[in-house]
Amino acid sequence: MWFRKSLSIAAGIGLAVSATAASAEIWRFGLEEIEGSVQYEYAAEFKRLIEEKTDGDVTVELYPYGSLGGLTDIYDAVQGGAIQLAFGSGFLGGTVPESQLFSLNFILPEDEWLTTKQLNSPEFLESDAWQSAFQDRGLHPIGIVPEGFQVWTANKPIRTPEDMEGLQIRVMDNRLLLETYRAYGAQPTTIEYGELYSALQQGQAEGNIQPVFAHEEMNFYEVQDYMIFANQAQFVATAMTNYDWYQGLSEDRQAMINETADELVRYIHDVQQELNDKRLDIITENSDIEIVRLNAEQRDQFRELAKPVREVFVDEIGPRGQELLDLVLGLYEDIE
Ligand code: 6CS
Repeated sequence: MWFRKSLSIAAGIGLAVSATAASAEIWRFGLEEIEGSVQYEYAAEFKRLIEEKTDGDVTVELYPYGSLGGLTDIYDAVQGGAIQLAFGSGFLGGTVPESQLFSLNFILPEDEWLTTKQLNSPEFLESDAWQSAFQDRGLHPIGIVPEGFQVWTANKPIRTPEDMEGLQIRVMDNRLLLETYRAYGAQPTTIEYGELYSALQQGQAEGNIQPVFAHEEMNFYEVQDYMIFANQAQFVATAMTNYDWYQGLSEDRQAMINETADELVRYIHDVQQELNDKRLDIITENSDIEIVRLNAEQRDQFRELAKPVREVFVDEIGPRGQELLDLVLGLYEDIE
């Protein structure tokens, strides 16, 4: 529960606002990940660009994971306006249920740049369905950031759904992930990010799902024996702002944010590829972890089990869910 200590910092943000308001405009950016992560690299470049474009009139402050409390504290802070910007991914499902779209498996292509480009196209990002899903919760999405493939780890190899049977695998807290891993035969369990290392170490969870860079930077790989690449899903986060704050900005400022988010699409794709590649090398150099890569036939078995979960998404969300699912499937030719 180390992150709980930081709640007082979050509470203190309100005081900091009044103390600094007279001098410079401060934009606070809450991250679901620690320093050195994909989200951190995105926010650091966003900060650099915004401060350069405003000639220092705006200062962007970064709040890495832990400094604002747990994951849902970050979403509460951006919804309530204590911070202006934040990332939201798997745990955001409780706040923006439509965002669970990206928890569905086998709905995105294996080409990561194509994924990134299409999800940030006006057709998806600026669609009424995606924008209003966030707006209804006081939020405004500015960019979508695929952070790499979601890679399984466990203390045994997993190649087929039989291998997954009964596995207590940790998932981020949303219904779609729970349903997906139940469909695979596992017994998924939800644990806060900051508590996951000790949960894996103590056996409260037997398996984990993260992009490679996170397995490394959170040291999860140290307490797992196998790393399994099934390419079933990419980790996708949304960069978002407080809705009222964004609407209250001048047109110039809004345009500057949009332009900056556009510039970051290619940038963060390249960064995430490099981070994931490098960190895989670090993991294999520093441990005896065994790498397993599923073949097409093995992947197909999981794909078949995952498909009915799309209906769960549509049932939960309603017509907007169907619209978003059709929209995302329509972006890519080879996905059925
Ligand atoms: O698994 C999690 O909870 C976290 N993992 C990553 C890579 N980013 C944020 C997310 O909450």
